[in-house]
Amino acid sequence: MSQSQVGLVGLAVMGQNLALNIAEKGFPISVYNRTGDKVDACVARAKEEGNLPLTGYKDLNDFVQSLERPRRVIMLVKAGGPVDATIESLVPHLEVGDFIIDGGNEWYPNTERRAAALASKGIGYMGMGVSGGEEGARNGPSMMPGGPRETWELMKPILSKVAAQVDDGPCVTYIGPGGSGNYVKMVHNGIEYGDMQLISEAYDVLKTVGGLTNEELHQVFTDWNNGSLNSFLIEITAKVFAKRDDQGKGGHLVDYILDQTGMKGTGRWTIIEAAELSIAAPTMAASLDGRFLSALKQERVAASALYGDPTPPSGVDKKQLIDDVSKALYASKICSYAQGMNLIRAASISHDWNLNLGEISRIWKGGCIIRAIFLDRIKKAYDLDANLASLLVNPSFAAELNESQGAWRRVINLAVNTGIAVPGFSSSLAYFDQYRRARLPANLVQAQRDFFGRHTFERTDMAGAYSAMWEE
Ligand code: NBP
Repeated sequence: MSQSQVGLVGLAVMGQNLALNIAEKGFPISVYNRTGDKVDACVARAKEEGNLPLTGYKDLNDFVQSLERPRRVIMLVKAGGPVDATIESLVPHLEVGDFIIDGGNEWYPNTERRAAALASKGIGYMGMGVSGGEEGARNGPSMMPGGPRETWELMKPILSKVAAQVDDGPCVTYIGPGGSGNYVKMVHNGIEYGDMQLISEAYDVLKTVGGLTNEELHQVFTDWNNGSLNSFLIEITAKVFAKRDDQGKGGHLVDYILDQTGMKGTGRWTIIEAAELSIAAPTMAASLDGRFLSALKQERVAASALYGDPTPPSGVDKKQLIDDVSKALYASKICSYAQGMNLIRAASISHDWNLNLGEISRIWKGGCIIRAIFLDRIKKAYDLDANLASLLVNPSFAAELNESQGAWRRVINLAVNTGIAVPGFSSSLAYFDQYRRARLPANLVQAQRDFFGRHTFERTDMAGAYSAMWEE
């Protein structure tokens, strides 16, 4: 019996669709899942979707024996304990030289721990971020593999064909050693949180201050998607506003959806990491806080009875508001991506990963949830200067931020005066204002620190560390 070129374990949303994608690209694949019904479902889909070269197994040893050597096993199971359990069950069937690629959203130290344990058995291990959800996995995701370069070389022919394709190549590249693939995916998700928060704030301002209807919002987002804001998230948002209720109640579905956001953890990890590495990430942090506060639905309903809304500003020019909000959104987005890229760079330095920020931006141009026309500009900014201190000092982004400043401030003023929280917009503006000012009030903080704790301070006019007798 001819053997499969690759195997995949874990046939939920991501695994099943990625397996079908791999098979469709001409790589015979064996699949396995802990519970057999998903194996049957995947095999049935492979048949329906064009008799794809996919074979299902319900016995793990049969699955492993069906693979050509060195065996390449992709895992797409729930991160954490299930990954450890899957490795434990797989390893007795594997041999020296075989390798495992975990495609899940794993906490990167877990990947490094597993890679070290498996290396001692002669088994290779990679952590590979996969983005694009169900549709991306099936038709072309963006993939971020990290680990031993030899493992990447063995996977490259398959991954390059399976990934989304953009004008400058497949949306996959060797990210770097260790857990860097998981790390870059984690930051991707942090940026995704930021984008979604910023879009939701744009919606709130346009709806609450501007009084736009869902039909008008659909049109605005459709128009934005034809310009510099063009992106997957803007595109799907336009479609959300057009969706009528599907339970026969009339109106639009978006108005019936409970205002409580779920999450699975990658955004939280991003903020923990940013704090660990002393990287300011206020836009992403605001999006995480926004999710925490959204979860307090009952408390918010009770609090709303205690406080009235401020009198909304009158005579808002809708056309001007739409234009201003698009600029506020774009400027905030530049700040959010600057934070994410700076976090990746700090991790690269800290772990000695030698990550290429331009190449990472390139593989996010297609397939993933944050794909956007804007990423091509980020790639070009790092191509121009690989050591760029921040996207905020790239000449082309700086020109846009200068041009957008007025609109950005107007939107935040309007929102504040209407009593609408825009933490993504306003924390991004505060980030920008702190970064662009040559002198901050940190001198006073230093004085206070020295006053109560003799922490010393430096002076602007003389070298050295000083401490003062603050009180006679
Ligand atoms: P889930 O994260 O929902 O995991 C379900 C899979 O894990 C099933 O195959 C299940 O087997 C298996 N599993 C569990 Br749960 N416990 C197990 C155990 N103890 N031993 C062995 N297998 C176990 O699937 P998913 O949504 O497809 O995501 C897979 C990975 O990809 C996750 O890390 C996720 O964070 C990541 N990811 C997901 C998306 C997305 O849009 N869903 C996007 C990007 C990345 P069973 O069928 O026998 O219960």
